[in-house]
Amino acid sequence: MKSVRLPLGLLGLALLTACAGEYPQSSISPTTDFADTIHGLYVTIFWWTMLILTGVWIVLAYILVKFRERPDSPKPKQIHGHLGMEIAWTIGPALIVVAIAIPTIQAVFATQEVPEESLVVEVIGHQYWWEFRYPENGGLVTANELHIPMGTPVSLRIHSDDVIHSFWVPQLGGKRDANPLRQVPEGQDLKYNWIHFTAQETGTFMGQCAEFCGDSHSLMGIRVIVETQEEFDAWLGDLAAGHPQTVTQSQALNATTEGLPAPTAPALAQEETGQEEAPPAEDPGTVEGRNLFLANCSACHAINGVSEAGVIAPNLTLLGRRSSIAAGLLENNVDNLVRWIGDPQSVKPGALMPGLEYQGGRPPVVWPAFNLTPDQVRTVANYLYSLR
Ligand code: HEC
Ligand SMILES: [Cu+2]
Repeated sequence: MKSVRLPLGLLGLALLTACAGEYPQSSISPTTDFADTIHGLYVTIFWWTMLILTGVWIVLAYILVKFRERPDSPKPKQIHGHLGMEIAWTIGPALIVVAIAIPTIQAVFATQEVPEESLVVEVIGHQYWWEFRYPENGGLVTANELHIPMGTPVSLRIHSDDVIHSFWVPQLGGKRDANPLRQVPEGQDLKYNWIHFTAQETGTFMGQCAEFCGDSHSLMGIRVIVETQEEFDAWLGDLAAGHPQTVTQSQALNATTEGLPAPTAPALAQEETGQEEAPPAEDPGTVEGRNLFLANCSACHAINGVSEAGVIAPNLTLLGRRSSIAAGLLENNVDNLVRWIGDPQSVKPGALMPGLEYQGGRPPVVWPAFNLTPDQVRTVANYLYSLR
């Protein structure tokens, strides 16, 4: 039995390495200048290490063969202490450490360099989700899926709303702790952590909270969507526009029966021939979903154009466009939204959102369990999924 264990083990190992596929959180496929710098350092050191390893192996092989024991070999010469060799094996490693330290320190400074002009995005860690704010773009806010333009320097200004998290998207570079902001003496700046980089490729890049922050730390993912400047600008515009209620003509006519001045015939005619197209009639499900949202969810969540009061939970504007919900945990679809809204804590232990069975939030802001029927949950889910 014993004799087959080693070959079998080696075969297993070979098969495992053959499974190498696409690793979305790999740090050895950089897509920004920052990640390139770190990767360059890694590759340089790797090849020097290989050179040293090869040298050691050659010397080892030579010694093994040359000084192997033969039946008639005499007792080898006995040596006690050798000053030359001791100096050599002290200076050798010291030189290697210096050789590694020089490019490392250069890389540290290179990646800390503040770009002259950059798009500042505020990254805020929460248990267990990420908030992204665009202070230079009217303070627009989104959650869990960060959009940035390709080719423009981006400066992430990172902090936390509760405990320490760490923002890490390996292909973009990083990682940086998201620390709770402390009060600082007057005249001093708040102590943010920063990452500056310029994305060189469009695509979706995955990341992960990299500092243990509680029950669902491992379920606190990050997606970064790098897009062209035009796509990014369009997305920002859509985010700003949000999802305002569109008043339909029948609703407008209903309103007149409630004591509002009735539009005169010419006014109506003008409306019909006006340049602006009448907004499409709103689906009754949308209206009901929005009302359920306003009654049950808007204390914590905001949707631009609907209600912007809720700031302690992810902003849900354009939610239907997102590829995932709950910080990358579930694929975004109506069934998963239903599952999440009914029982978030079964999906994500410790999630600070109420469900149908229990209260939620973070003390002192605690919200009662939802008083919703399963049909109503589906109506809200459909409504959220329609926000595109
Ligand atoms: C007490 C505050 C609170 C209330 C009320 C609340 N939520 Fe949440 N919600 C949260 C928090 C906190 C999260 C983030 C949870 C996490 O990912 O750890 C969240 C996450 C979500 C997400 C995922 C968002 C994302 O970015 O992926 C959806 C969808 C959602 N809530 C829908 C709802 C709906 C629908 C309601 C009303 C029926 C509601 N929430 C009521 C606090 C709340
Ligand atoms: Cu974490």
